[in-house]
Amino acid sequence: MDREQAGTLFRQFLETLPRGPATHLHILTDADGDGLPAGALLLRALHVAGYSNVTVETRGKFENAWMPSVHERLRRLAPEALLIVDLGARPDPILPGVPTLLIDHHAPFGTPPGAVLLTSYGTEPTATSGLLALWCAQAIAPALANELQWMAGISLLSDLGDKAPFPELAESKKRFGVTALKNLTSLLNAPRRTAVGDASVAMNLLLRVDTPKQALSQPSAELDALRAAKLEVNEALAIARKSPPRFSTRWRDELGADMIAVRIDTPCQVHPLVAQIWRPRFPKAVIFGVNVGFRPGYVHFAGRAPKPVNIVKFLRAHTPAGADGTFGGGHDQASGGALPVALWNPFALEMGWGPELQVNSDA
Ligand SMILES: [Mn+2]
Repeated sequence: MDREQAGTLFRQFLETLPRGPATHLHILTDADGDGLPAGALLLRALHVAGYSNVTVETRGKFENAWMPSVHERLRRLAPEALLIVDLGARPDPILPGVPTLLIDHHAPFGTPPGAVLLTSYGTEPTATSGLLALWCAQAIAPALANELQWMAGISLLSDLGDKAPFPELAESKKRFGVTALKNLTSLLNAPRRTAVGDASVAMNLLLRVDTPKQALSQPSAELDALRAAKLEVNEALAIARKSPPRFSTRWRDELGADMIAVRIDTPCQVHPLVAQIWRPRFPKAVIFGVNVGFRPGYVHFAGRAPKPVNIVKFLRAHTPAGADGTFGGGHDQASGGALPVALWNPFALEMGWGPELQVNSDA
């Protein structure tokens, strides 16, 4: 998937819209530093290209695009077409009969019946959703895409880091400033990690501003909210990072690495950060941040692996019966899942972790 292919696929999808530019097109996007700029870029480019009836929302806490509660909300909105962005790809239907385009870069499980999948998965290096969105925007609103090029830069920084091998990142840094890009990326990622987990304030900011410096220097209610969210998350992380690592060597042969679990207990989504923080200490192991306090009755975990260890493959081969379709999603070196406590406990034993990883189901 390159720029040209993405642009062509996007234009082809727009040509199938039932009422052309008047079609109510709804964007559901991930709440992180990739999904947010992707959604904002798509909406703003579509507006400029004459699509006057486009709406956007960010995924709420615990949500994915295949939950009945999410489908119910989407149905009430009654969109005539859907863009599902940065939320993975699964074979189950979303809104049957509604033209749907998925824009994504995660390891897909399949494509919903009748939907179109625009994915960079399988192409190295793998473009983020925000970069795919930039390529789509370039195909329909090139001047605006050029002005908002930094949004793709944010998505690359957020998902792939400072060394992402894309010329678009170098261009963003040069035109818009590394510090401003990094500071804004960090702030945009804060709301979805808070206990409430609502990132709409971050989206509102991206729908309004034209440069990262404007976002950071112009006083606004959105900026205040992002700063407050970051404080909340930092406090939760400061506590979580004191938890000790727990080791398992059981799957060394199959996985090609030992596994380390760090158990934390917070309503904030800091388990991926905890996994990330421990990586330099154990660069050859797979690290799991295991959060028993994120969602009542559930254990959420996020794993990070060194190359070439493939945890998507490993987790999909060890998915407990009854797990939902998000288990083992993500990327080859960054994956995880969520399990009800009753499924987590046997899974943790199976993984080779001891009593420290068992969760009291009454808690
Ligand atoms: Mn992403």
